[in-house]
Amino acid sequence: MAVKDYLRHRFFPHIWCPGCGHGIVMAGMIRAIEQIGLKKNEVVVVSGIGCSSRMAGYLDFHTMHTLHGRALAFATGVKLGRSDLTVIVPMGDGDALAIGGNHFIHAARRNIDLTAIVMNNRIYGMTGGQGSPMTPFGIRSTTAPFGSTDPAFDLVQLATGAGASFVARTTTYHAREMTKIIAQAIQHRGFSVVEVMSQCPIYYGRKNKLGDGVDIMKGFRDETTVIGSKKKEAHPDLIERGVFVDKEGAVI
Ligand SMILES: Cc1ncc(C[n+]2csc(CCOP(=O)(O)OP(=O)(O)O)c2C)c(N)n1
Ligand code: SF4
Repeated sequence: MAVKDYLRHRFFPHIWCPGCGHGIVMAGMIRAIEQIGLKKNEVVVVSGIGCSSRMAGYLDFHTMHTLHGRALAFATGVKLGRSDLTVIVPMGDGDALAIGGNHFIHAARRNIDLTAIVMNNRIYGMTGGQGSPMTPFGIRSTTAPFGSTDPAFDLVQLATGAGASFVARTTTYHAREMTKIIAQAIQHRGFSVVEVMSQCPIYYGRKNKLGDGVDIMKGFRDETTVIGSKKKEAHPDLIERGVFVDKEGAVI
């Protein structure tokens, strides 16, 4: 099937701004699900609230569009009730790590078989570009017009420390790598976290004068490297991509 066959056309046009990265992630998720060979009625997509969370409306699987920050709690209930279904949770970085931060670390600790795909655009997109726990030090947002005075979480380290049994990072620039990693995460039994660096050209891009969506994606190309590469040794500031943790997960 084509990507469009997995979409609910009655909800289109979508709300995403031109150049937003979230559509690239949604297409990657669809391709991963198709590659694994899951049928539509074997997948449940549970989301909170945010631009990224709108996926639960657009995707033609079983879906629940729940409360901001609470998606993992709802998803845990779904998995406990129907462990035969594959439960995927698309999240924003605010949704996952600000209001939903406690749910996130405890989902990782419990290691229930859920896949959290965190679209890290480093900002609250839907509500107007406020800073999130993923906004780096010195970066501008609506709530930090002169630059953030706080450091950001390292999502990979946070998820690993909290006990997630599959932890990976990729970007919207690396679309094929993203699809492969999402497929691995979905097939992994246990709590899987995939950080996808995604672009919000409208708020993050504009406030920090980073150009359009393509310019920000070129930044992902230039500012990242695969885990353990020679480039990383020469340029320690590069952000690593790939699978950081892949160990035995939970029974549920
Ligand atoms: C309980 C609650 N608090 C706050 C909000 C307002 N709100 C909606 S989306 C959002 C943040 C969205 O940012 P993020 O989760 O990073 O997703 P993005 O829009 O960037 O994809 C907030 C604060 C809400 N809907 N419910
Ligand atoms: S506000 Fe940002 S995150 Fe939301 S749809 Fe627009 S570009 Fe995407």
